[in-house]
Amino acid sequence: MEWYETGDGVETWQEVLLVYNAALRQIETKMEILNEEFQHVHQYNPIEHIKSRIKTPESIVKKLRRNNLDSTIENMVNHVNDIAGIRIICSFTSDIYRIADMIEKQRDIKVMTVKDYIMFPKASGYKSYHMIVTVPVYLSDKTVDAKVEIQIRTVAMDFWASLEHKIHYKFEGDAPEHIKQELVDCAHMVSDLDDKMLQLNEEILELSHMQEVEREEREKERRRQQELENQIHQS
Ligand code: 0O2
Repeated sequence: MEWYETGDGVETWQEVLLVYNAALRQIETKMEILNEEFQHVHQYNPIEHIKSRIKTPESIVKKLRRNNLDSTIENMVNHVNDIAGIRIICSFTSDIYRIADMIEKQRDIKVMTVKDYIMFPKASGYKSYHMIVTVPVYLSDKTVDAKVEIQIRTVAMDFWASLEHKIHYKFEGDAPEHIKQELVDCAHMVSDLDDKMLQLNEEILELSHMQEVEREEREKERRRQQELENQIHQS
């Protein structure tokens, strides 16, 4: 049951905040567990770090106004999908899809929408993988499905998006053309950097795998020699 769609009236803003904070904590914990388990199985952490936030009331009201909707709690909960937002930052583009896949496989998380701005970047140059999901929050007298926006991106994409966001706000969305163009150029550089880093990482993994195989072969050979020497001594 989605409490924001029931007819029993939307609760106070305090309760809404409580639910969204609980939903964020749940997703964060799930991500930490996946990261630890991944480290245990593959000796590698796909997640660099996680940031979460509750959208400010001013920002929520602005979004509602943009969509010609009144600033009621009901409209906020029903029409603003990113009141609770979590950003997962990873090293490589391949990690993004790995994490998205792990999220989709969690039985209590329902994926409502996916926007892949990595395959299809925005005109601004923005790249990121967005998911709107719901997660159940168990309250004393009911269970509610709370919406959370998950943004997954690399460290490099995050660096670009943070700077672009600041510039966007500074010029109130109307930055000079040459700055917009420079940002698009930087976004291409960020993509090239991500591709290069991924390629380099794969080469390093391949090399260390080959070194491991060679080390095992040398060890086997050393044992064979040792056995041979022992047999010669005994005869
Ligand atoms: P803030 O301040 O970061 O919260 P929807 O949310 O699905 O109803 P929308 O807004 O089109 O519709 O969703 P979309 O495109 O998935 O974008 C949501 C969020 O992605 C934005 O939230 C930004 O955080 C980020 N984003 C999208 N496009 C850009 C971009 O061009 N540059 C940067 N830096 N970030 C972007 P808010 O609410 O706009 O802002």
